[in-house]
Amino acid sequence: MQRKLFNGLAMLGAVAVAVALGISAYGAFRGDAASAGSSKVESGAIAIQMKGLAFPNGIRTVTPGTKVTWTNLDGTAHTVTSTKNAFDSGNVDQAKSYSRTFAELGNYSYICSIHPYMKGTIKVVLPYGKG
Ligand SMILES: [Cu+2]
Repeated sequence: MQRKLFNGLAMLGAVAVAVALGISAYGAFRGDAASAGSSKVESGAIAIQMKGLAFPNGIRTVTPGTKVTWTNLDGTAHTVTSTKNAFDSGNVDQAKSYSRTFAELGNYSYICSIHPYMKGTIKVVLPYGKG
């Protein structure tokens, strides 16, 4: 009788652990999805690289007031040039940076005017729950 009760409790514990693991696995999955896609919304200050004739992390979603800093890690000059004339860094030489704070909502596509195949987009959206 005593033994049977113990077995029952052990089974209950195993179920609880399985449920907890399932919940944490679900959380990890959601986290991975957010960092891999463009659904992650960032705030404050973010950094974008100009590297290998590309903006490798140049597609970002931010909240209004976010300061974006592009830094040139290549040996040649690049620019951060809005495709809709919203901003233009001019030449950003090797190891130099250009920053812009995005106050207004919208999608801001940009290129390097020297290498127009270098492309990125800053999406400025309201924080979740404030739409
Ligand atoms: Cu360039």
